[in-house]
Amino acid sequence: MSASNAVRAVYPAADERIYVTQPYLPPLREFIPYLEKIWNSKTLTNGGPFHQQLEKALCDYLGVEHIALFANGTLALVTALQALRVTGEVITTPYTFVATAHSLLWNGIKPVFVDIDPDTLNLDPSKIEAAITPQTTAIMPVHCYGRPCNVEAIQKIADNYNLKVIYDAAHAFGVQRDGSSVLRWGDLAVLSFHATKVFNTFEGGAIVCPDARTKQRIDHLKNFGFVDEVTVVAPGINGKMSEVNAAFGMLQLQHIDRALERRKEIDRLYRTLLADVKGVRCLNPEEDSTNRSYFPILVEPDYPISRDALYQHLRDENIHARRYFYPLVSDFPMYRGLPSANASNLPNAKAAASKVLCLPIYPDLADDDVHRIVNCIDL
Ligand code: T4K
Repeated sequence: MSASNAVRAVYPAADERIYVTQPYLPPLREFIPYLEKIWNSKTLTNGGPFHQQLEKALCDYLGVEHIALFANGTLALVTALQALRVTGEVITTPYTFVATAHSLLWNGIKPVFVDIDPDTLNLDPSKIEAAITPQTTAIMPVHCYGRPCNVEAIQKIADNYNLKVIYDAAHAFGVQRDGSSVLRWGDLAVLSFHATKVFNTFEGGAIVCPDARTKQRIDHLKNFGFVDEVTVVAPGINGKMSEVNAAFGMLQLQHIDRALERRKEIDRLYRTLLADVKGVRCLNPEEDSTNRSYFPILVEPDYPISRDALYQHLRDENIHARRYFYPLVSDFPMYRGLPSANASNLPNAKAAASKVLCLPIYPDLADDDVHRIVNCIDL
């Protein structure tokens, strides 16, 4: 949790401050009819009509077979591991939000950190094999910033060693790869619909799965393990998405294409304006396979001041860029004692965590704001 979460969070209007992100919110009046339906039906949760509609609508929109909605992405990650009965050790990246590794600890699984590729900042497939032991049962990569992992290489290793693959796809809503959804890769893929994500349901998440049987197991697990009124088949959790969240998701889907398009425009503008700023490197090349969920820059040694000094300089100008993902997950107290958390094992992740700064990007960000941000960076 960030320092801003430690106190009660209040996010004033964007004309006072520019945040790393702001949730996309359709006009409030458009949401009222959805609320009226919920009030009339008195169905608030437990797989009601909006929950069912959103699962179907998301399958259609994303081009995947089955989706199980969750109250948030973290519960979805925890449940995905249980659904596949993952145990022992799981190979994962330290360059992510803490929830990725926490989901392993919640299942009594030992995370094994493997370094990232310095260009993509995703798990480096060429380093995975060396970390496999007889206890390894799965790989949990992250499509960091919505940029697809090297899914073919990861799948090849998983097939060779009989490992499961669960993608933390929290950043990867709507991301395509070679014309189809990147969420189709792996045994399961987990989305987050948190307020800070490209597609938000206030809080929310989902597991994407390839077959009806697995979806059924996940549906049991997210509802205490209930199969029917008198049958409980697993020590499941309460991970269900409520009707209000699902209804909001249905409304968001009507706006998502425009919201993604606006992110593309902002991404393009940043790249143009930053092209001549010495010492600043834009991470993702402009390509259609990302959803522009983040706009990370790398502050290189030839930039006039350090990354942290730039972060502070922007804050002084009321621009709240964020150092996602610093500190590395492997540096937090519950992980740093693990042999794989040693800095010498993770040089690329260490370097990235010391250089990265995520600049504001969200649909309501004005071009003028992007100019203002880049003016502050161009010292
Ligand atoms: N895996 C990955 C790879 C993830 O990135 C995440 C979540 C997860 C798993 C877990 O999914 P969930 O369980 O969250 O569904 C934020 C989010 O809380 C977190 O969801 C997200 N990743 C992570 C990368 O970022 P913080 O601590 O940086 O959030 P916060 O409150 O500082 O918000 C950042 C900015 O967003 C604020 O400065 C202003 C704006 N904001 C935020 C909220 C919550 C708003 O304008 N309105 C809001 O309601 O963690």
